[in-house]
Amino acid sequence: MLGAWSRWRETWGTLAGLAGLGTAVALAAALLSSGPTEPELPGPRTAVRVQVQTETEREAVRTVMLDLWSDSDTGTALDVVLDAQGIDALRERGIGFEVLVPDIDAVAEAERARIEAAEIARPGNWFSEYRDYETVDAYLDVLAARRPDLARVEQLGVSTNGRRIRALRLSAAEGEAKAIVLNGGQHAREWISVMVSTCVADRMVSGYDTDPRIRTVLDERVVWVAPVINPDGYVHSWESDRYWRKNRAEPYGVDLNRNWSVGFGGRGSSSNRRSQIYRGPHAFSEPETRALRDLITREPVVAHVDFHSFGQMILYPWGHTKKPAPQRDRFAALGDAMASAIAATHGERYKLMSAAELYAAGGTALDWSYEEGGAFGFTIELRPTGGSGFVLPPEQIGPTCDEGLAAVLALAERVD
Ligand code: 0X9
Ligand code: ZN
Repeated sequence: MLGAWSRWRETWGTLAGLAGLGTAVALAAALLSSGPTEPELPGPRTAVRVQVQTETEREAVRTVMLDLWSDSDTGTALDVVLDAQGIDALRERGIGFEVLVPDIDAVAEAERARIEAAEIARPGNWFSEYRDYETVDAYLDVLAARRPDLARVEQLGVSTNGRRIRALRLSAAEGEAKAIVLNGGQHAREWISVMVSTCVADRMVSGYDTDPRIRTVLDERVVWVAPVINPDGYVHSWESDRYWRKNRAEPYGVDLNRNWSVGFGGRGSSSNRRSQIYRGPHAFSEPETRALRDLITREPVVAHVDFHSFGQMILYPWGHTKKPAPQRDRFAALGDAMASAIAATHGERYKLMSAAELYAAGGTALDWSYEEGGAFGFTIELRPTGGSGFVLPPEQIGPTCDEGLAAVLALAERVD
């Protein structure tokens, strides 16, 4: 399941291992096996948090970065992936940085090995480890079978490569009831968003009889949970490239969270097909965004939470413009209640701000949910704040789920 980069590193890792026998031997082996044009032994890909003081410095970072993990328009911190030359370039320019992950491929490889070992051991708790697309999708049926009176599975659409996009519909309400939509996995590498969505659904199913707050929400509302909105990307992240972000549309994928119609084509999105924030040829060009859009259009949705990682933030509209949204104060009050509820579970702080305050981005889900879907649309960036980035230790799935559930309940209790 290694990506092209990892395979390349593996080959070179083997060759480098030979260096213990003498550099000359390793060099000879390299020449014999792959010819004299082989690139130099790559250093690790390192994730760093860079402190930029000026636009020129920001531009310099953009020129050398291999990937952007999280952006910021106003703040000075950028999380980027660099190789050894990139690190040197920062040092030469005197740009300050702090290492988040010294070797992101080593971390991904360790995660893969751990999951493989866990599969062999088959632990009892489903949320003790990350789960792949098929396992998550099948788990929706398990939850529905556990409480057919509360839960049923519905197909929302089919992905670019033919995988089904499904959601769990949870409710004990009789007749027409307002809906709350939760989704994870717009971005393939943000595995915790998939686990938290699934786990929130699980907690609601198992807590209906025992937790009066869950009971009230499900008695009065319909909660839709779609854990994997981007199945092809998620499978690719598991099987080939842990840090894949987009869907798998040919040739380089589309960033689903730039493919929505509100502010489509605006700042913070790209028309370059190779870009990590490529918006696609037109709004809703992708079956994955259409599937979620159609659900929100057809149901009377009052709130939508789009789970992402990482950064520990609660973001509200607008995302495409720094102008305040019409109900900005209401959003801030709802977000504040969510942040307090989160802090009450494990003491973690989630920062609250409008999405564009973080950085402007056109074509994102929360703006569409608000303007076109008529719902209070939020993006929640889950754990961690920085640290390991997208590869979050599995011991944190449970606590992060506590935070997700606390936020969702706080929101559900306050919207009508
Ligand atoms: O860039 C995104 O799509 C989201 N962040 S992530 O690191 N998970 O990719 C945040 C989108 C929030 N919207 C704006 N910042 N406008
Ligand atoms: Zn994301």
